[in-house]
Amino acid sequence: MSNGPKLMLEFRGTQSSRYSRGFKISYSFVENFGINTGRQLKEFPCAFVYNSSEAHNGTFASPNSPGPYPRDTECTYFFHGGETEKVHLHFTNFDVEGVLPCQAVSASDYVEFSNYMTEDNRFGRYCGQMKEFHVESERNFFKVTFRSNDRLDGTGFKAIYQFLEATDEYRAPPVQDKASHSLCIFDHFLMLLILAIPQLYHQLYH
Ligand SMILES: [Ca+2]
Repeated sequence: MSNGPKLMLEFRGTQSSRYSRGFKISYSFVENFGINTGRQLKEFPCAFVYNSSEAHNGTFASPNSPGPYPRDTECTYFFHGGETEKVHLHFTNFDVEGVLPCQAVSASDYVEFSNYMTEDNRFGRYCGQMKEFHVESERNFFKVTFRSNDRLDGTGFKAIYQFLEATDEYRAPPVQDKASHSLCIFDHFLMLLILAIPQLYHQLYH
């Protein structure tokens, strides 16, 4: 994905080959930075709103996820909870190019959190490749800012948001493991088959 209205792609063939058959591309012009959730605020270059009155939980991701994010891009995600709510974020994927503490001096891209519209030092910046992690707001408003610079790329992040009652402890939702579920059905089927075989045998040969 380009970070602006222009993208140039150059094809150069220096040698013909029997086996290299070139490429086919589908293209689209988008205004949403490839971010398909939330409500986009047109007055900002890249900003999305998530309201608890519209959905109590959902997902959000970096621009062009799961592909590499565009360079020199800043996207902001605003979370608005009800009066007694807080915002819980569960990052399931995180690959944002940079080294701690994710400052401009180390040419780092980063993700930043704030309980306010302005900066908020209590969360620190996040960058690098990280296993899944959780972040929770201290208020019913939370702001997440993603910022990439002009060099080196990553595939960004994917996260689940949940609006919780401020007094509630976060509890991971029960995971419905599809693989083990279908395995369980298969086991059940196998057991029925084993039980049925002697009967079938009996009917066939007696
Ligand atoms: Ca970068």
